[in-house]
Amino acid sequence: MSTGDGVSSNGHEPSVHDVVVVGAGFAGMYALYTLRGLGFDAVVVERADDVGGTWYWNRYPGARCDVESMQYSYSFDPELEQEWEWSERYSGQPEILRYANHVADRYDLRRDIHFETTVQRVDWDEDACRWVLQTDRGTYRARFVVMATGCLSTTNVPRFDGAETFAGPTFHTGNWPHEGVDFSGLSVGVIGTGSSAVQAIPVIAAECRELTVFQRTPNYTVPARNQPLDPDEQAHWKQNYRELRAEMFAQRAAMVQRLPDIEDAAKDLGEQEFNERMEERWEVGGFTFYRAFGDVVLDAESNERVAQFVRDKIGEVVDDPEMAAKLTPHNTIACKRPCLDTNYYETFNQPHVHLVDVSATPIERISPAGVVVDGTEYPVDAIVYATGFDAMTGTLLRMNITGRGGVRLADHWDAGPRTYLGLGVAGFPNMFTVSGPGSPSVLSNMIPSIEQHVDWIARCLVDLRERSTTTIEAEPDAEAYWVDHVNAVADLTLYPTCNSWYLGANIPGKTRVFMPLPGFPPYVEICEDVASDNYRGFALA
Ligand code: FAD
Ligand code: N01
Repeated sequence: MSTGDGVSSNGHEPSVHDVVVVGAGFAGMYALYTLRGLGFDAVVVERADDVGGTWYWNRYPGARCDVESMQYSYSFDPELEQEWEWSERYSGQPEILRYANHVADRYDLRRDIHFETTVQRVDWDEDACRWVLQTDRGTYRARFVVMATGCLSTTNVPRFDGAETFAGPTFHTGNWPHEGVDFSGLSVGVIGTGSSAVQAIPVIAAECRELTVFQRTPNYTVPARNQPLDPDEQAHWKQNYRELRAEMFAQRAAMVQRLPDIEDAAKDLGEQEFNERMEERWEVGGFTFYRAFGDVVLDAESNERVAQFVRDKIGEVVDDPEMAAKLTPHNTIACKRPCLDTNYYETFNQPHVHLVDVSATPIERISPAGVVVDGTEYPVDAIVYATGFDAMTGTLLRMNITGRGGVRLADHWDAGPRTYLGLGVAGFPNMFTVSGPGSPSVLSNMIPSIEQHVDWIARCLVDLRERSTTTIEAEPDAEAYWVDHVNAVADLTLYPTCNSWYLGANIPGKTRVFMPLPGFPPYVEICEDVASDNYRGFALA
């Protein structure tokens, strides 16, 4: 009998299950709900002390989603859709975490989630055809593992000389104290200007005495135009959820926009028409801005035109031309994950907000009193690392996974992640990755992507059970084909042209390979087709 802490009631025997799911974010919770409903003995192990994943860890000031609330939510249960009320166009982190908790309560998920349990090692036991998971709370054995460990769940804290000598507190946006942080009266340094920083900087600036932002690469951001959610709009979604969900899933990023997607080329439009279209979308806010044309991430000339529109906006919003110049990016727009903001550029008009450009002269070291750049010490009382994540592979590789023949996942992925459909890995039978590298994942609204993966995995496990099949494993040829396919699709776009975490470029020494796959609907079709064709590309035994 399992005691719920990874060991059996005698204290030594492993906890044995059909499926162990790692992670209790939206992916792990939905996996548990689905697999339990299908009669599998499934448990979740989670290192945190509660559910929510991303929304449990990222509690920094200003944290919120940038996919609109009515769409950044589960679709699997119409009753859940109807009963939950969202309060803003884009929900804040506390509200999303409340939603995750509501889901856990509503479906009584916690009874099968083992919290404060970190998976440290995962080995395939060839003779028994079982996975063995070593955790800090005991051992688990299972026929199948589902890695619901998230794409953005391992923080990246750059190594700065002297960081440990800093006299004040330091925080990472992705591991924020639950009790919150009071910055009032303090001089705060924020390192980084990615999505997390873009959200946090205006809120921290409103609270602290002085704010110094250390910027390595200026970022494009578009107004979110967050606001209380119009009750009529919420009612409209609830009345038409089935049709609207279907519409979402037919879009390449699995979300619908407030204005129609237009497929013509930005470079072909006359000046006036171009500006009118962009202005309208700038005012509406959100990702609809990038869907004004079909070729923003496909054609360099069109991309440059859209980028210049945002650069001009920065010049209009920011009063001091020198500050505006420092904030103005010159790289490809939307090549890194696009940001949405509330008063980001405006924040730099405030006299107590300073910007230090660390592109040419990197942060030299951290001193006890502050951050040193090019021989100048910038005194701060607290440092916020908004320096992102070892994305997509970092969490999986830290679990020390070994597959068939003792091959380490780290070695198999030495030249970048290799998967078939982002769901399976050759040599790692019965291991599924939810929103793994090679799937649309972070290029899409992630909750639909998560649901699609979990549904596929669940269907697969039922099929295997019905056929008394013990193992399923990606075939090396299918995996090689899929890696080439992902690269070929990415190469049709401008995504690989800048130093983004999509490519692993943010982590020193990480192999540069474009990891997610653009395009949700064609991907879903391929997954369906593979399953219907007796799991083509997977070896069943
Ligand atoms: P996670 O939520 O990351 O959950 C993974 C879980 O696995 C975590 O709880 C972690 O503790 C656990 N875990 C990891 N390793 C281990 C281990 N070794 N042992 C035990 N447990 C482990 N996506 C969107 O589509 N729209 C958005 O607007 C959006 N906003 C975001 C905002 C922020 C600040 C961030 C960081 C990400 C955002 N994302 C957004 C992406 C977001 O990660 C996904 O939408 C989604 O929440 C991922 O859910 P998940 O369950 O796959 O992974
Ligand atoms: O991380 P990032 P993030 N010295 O990697 C800088 C999701 N998300 O946490 O650009 C100085 O984007 C780095 O500089 P550079 C979303 O998918 C969504 O902000 O590498 N600076 C960069 O400016 C997002 O993409 C929301 O030159 C250093 C920053 O740190 C993903 O999470 C909100 C440095 C890191 O930016 C990650 O976002 C938040 C160094 N040594 C997050 N190392 C939504 O709004 C790194 N940097 C939905």
